[in-house]
Amino acid sequence: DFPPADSMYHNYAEQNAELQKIAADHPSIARLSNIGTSFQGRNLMLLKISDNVASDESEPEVLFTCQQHAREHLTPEMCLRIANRYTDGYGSDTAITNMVNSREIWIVTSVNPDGSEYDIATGSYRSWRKNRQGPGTDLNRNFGYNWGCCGGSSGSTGSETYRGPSAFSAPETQRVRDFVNSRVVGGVQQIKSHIDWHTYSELILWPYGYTYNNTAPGLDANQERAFRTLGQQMAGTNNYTPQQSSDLYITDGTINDWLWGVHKIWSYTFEMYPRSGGGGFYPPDEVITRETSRNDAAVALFLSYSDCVPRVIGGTC
Ligand code: 0X9
Ligand code: CA
Ligand code: CA
Ligand code: CA
Ligand code: ZN
Repeated sequence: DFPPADSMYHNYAEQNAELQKIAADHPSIARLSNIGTSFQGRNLMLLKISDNVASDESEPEVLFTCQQHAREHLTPEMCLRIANRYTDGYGSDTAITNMVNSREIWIVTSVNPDGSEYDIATGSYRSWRKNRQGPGTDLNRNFGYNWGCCGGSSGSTGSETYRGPSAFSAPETQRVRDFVNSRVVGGVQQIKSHIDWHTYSELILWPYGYTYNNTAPGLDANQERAFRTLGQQMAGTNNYTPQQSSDLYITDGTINDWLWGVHKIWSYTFEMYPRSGGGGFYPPDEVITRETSRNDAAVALFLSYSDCVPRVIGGTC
């Protein structure tokens, strides 16, 4: 488990208990299921939040994914905070109520439960990043859009950015792919926007990761301007640094590039606290509330534009 000094972090069982409590306490707006299982057979839990939650309504759908990387333990706390806020605040907070009534919010609190449980299994952190399939695959290099194209991942099994033997070789990325593909209804992708939560560096990143070019096939100048403008506006609320993903370093096979390149889902990565120092991947549990609440306004802004991100630059959908 987590070291006693970090006991406020939720391990996998505690995440599930919290999700079950949220669904049980708010049955009309929260429903818990899963998108299938990890390599070791753990359920990848999926919480849906919306009014008339049992119905698939014609409302913009939004996806939040957390903990693709095992050691980034602040990220499931972020997904749990969103889940708690958008259920507990329903009926009392006007902005929250409006979003729950007009969106369908999907939350996957841990894409990599095998890796995260392995990271804490001995009671001292192992700095584990990948999944637990063989030598471990970096899930955020295993998605099938320009997979392995551009030097932004490794073909060496021992590397921290091992891309796997083929695109979607990891059960966990297959589960995300199949869920996202399942949200194409009548030929239209229902999920309009997405945030993938990571740590650390305090950044807001947008596609593409595989090229330094601001625009590329499937990403034109207006789309880049919409990504950048909303990214900058969100950064104005949390003091993160907004930039194109490749301004950090080249990555290929990421979830963002696949969601945008294949599905045209407005997909961001948030790299949470710390900017540097601050415990790196292992900030003390005393910062959880401060550093997750820091993103409340960005999440609210993101949800408010999720019906039509180009609206942020005066565009239409
Ligand atoms: O390298 C990564 O996967 C992410 N950084 S981390 O330190 N959390 O590992 C950044 C991914 C950003 N890439 C794209 N959005 N394309
Ligand atoms: Ca502590
Ligand atoms: Ca609804
Ligand atoms: Ca729907
Ligand atoms: Zn990460």
